Amino acid sequence: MGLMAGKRGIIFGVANDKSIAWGVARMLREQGASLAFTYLNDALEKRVRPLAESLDAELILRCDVSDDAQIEATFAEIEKRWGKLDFMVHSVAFANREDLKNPFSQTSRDGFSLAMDISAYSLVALTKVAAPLMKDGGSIVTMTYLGAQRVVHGYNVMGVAKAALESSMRYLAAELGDQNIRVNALSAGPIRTLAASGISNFKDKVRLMENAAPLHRTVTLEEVGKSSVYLLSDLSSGVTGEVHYVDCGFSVVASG
Ligand code: 0WD
Repeated sequence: MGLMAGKRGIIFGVANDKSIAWGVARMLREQGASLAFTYLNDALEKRVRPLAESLDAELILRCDVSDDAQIEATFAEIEKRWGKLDFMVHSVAFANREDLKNPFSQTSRDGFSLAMDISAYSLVALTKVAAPLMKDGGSIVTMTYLGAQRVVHGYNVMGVAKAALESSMRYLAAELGDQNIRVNALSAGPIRTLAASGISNFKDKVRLMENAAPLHRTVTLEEVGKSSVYLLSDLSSGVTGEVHYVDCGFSVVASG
């Protein structure tokens, strides 16, 4: 019997086997959770489906989080299959490449809206439909980064979107607490993923971690997964509205 035995949850944001959401999914399954996965589009389905099947996924659904109709359809399927939901993992973000390369002041109106919509508003849009299914309470975790709190060179519009995401997380936590639904954010240190390939000087960020972080290394997918299990399981039953750093301690050091 694992920590997640008997719990059913949905995971947004697996793109491949390097994705943070994949690390989270593996640890959740190891602890006995039943899982539903979503993928963004046909191209990603080819990669996500075999991964999801290897963890005995009960549902594998297409969902672009910028489309309300797809969100509705996704949770309608969850309701049909399970009748309820215990947890949700939101591990989705997107910004135009040029908005991560150009100086921040050059961010376009459309680029700003796009990053905010997919990386921040989507947590609200998903929670709106997921919460009514969390009939026995629940736990929601979203993925954030230090660039929400401090200026990280090259993170630009994504830092602003992550600040909005963290704030949205707190407002959702405050609203949903009386239904025993907890909402937290996990702030991961830099990990080499598809999304990270859009961030300039990513190599420098990893080197900085190795020099300055108290543990002198970067975090692994497994470590982010294990901490997510804590936030999604009853181990953290008294924790909500929190940004939990899983970054080898980097955020407490003043070396920038
Ligand atoms: O260093 C890192 N990799 C960190 C990532 C440090 C701290 C936080 N994070 C965050 C990211 O900002 C994101 O919120 O973790 C989350 C997951 O990111 P990831 O695992 O680093 O990246 P990736 O494997 O690319 O997964 C993100 C996925 C997308 O991948 P692509 O590369 O295809 O854009 O988010 C999904 C998509 O699968 N995604 C969407 N899903 C549904 N609807 C959408 C969308 N509109 N857009 C992107």
